[in-house]
Amino acid sequence: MHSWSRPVVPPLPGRGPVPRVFDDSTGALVEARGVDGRVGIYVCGITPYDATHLGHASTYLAFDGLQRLWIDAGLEVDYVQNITDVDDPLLERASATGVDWRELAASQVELFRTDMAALRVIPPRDYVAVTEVVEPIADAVGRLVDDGLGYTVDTPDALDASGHDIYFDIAAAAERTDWHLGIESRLDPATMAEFFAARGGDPDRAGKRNRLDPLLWRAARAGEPSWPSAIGDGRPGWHIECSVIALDALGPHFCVQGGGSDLVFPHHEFSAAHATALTGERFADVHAHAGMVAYQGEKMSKSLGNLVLVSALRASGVDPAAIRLAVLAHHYRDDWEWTERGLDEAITRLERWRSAVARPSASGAEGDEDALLAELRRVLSSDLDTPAAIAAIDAWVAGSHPTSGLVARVVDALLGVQL
Ligand code: 5CA
Ligand code: ZN
Repeated sequence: MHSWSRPVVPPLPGRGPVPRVFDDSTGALVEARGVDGRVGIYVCGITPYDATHLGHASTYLAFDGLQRLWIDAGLEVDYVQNITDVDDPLLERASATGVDWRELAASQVELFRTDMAALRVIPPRDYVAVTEVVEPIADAVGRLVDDGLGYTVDTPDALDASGHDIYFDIAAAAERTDWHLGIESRLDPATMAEFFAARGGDPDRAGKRNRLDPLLWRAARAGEPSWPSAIGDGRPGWHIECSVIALDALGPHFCVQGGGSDLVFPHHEFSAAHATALTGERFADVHAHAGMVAYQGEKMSKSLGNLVLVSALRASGVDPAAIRLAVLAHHYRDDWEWTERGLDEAITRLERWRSAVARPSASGAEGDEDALLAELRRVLSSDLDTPAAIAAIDAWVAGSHPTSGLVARVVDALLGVQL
């Protein structure tokens, strides 16, 4: 699947440090350095309906910031993102609105691309829709079944009498692989049970060996899309799509698995479980998660409908650079609330910064500018502290220092904000 246009990232003098990022699987800051000058990152992409709201934007801006730090540190980045373009919520929305699910997905992915390009988000190297990789996913599920880690469950409403849903056996995986429940999420059983039920799981499905066993393959049903395969007609479960797309694009082991914190459990726990079951290796070094953006007191979500869309803000004339700055005013790991006031502050800040860099002066600028660059590299490389970076730039702007033009390049390269 094509992604979107790549923004120019201005080169900066010298090199930044390798960033350290908070890893949810250990609860510690970890140096995200990759191997041999390359870092691999997989960030879970959208389920294409009601995109792109500010919560999505905030998550992708967080990982864009990480990518910019890697580039500044002289590393090559292999960035992969999926599109969940066939899944229950998308199909439900399509049928509720009378739109073909493929058309709904295609139009929303196109809107997402336009929003990402406007926000100057560096595109993934591989942008992969689930519908493009159903066959390798079915092959992977077949291997898990052959290895005794996947099992069929009676499926009376399957279209074909021989059709069966297939589930992952978490107890068998914990016994026979290096994965065990909680290895990535570190959550207690009660929280896992709550999140599993609330986030697409089916604890009460009859015939499952464990209430938390996740779906690997859904047999074809009347009125639902399905694909022929060696394991029967059907479509992929949610977690296995990300395991297979990441493994295909990045190999068995890579640096960062990313997404919003609503994916810590069950999604990233089970994506890692499936991958380890397939390869025998640990999935990612670092499990990094962005906090949740709320609006009107609750998590911004498609199911609640309390959405602020990037496209709507842009259509009302808001500069995408101001949207970006409004998001970056919050630490990526914090949960925070989108407000008009926050956006107004960002608009005012952007104007201040722009007028400060609009008075270039060749003499006496370098010392201050170099110090600012060093400070930004320092705070950003310590778990992407964008509020501290913004405060440092605010202080520099308030001092009305002369600039050779370097500050504008720094703000563009490291924060993605074009002045
Ligand atoms: N397609 C799956 C991942 S494989 C999915 O979660 N899609 S999504 O459209 O619901 O979300 C896309 C990304 O935005 C995910 O990384 C998710 O964690 C993140 N996200 C969703 N809502 C919010 C929110 N309110 N605040 C911050 N991030 C969010
Ligand atoms: Zn995912």
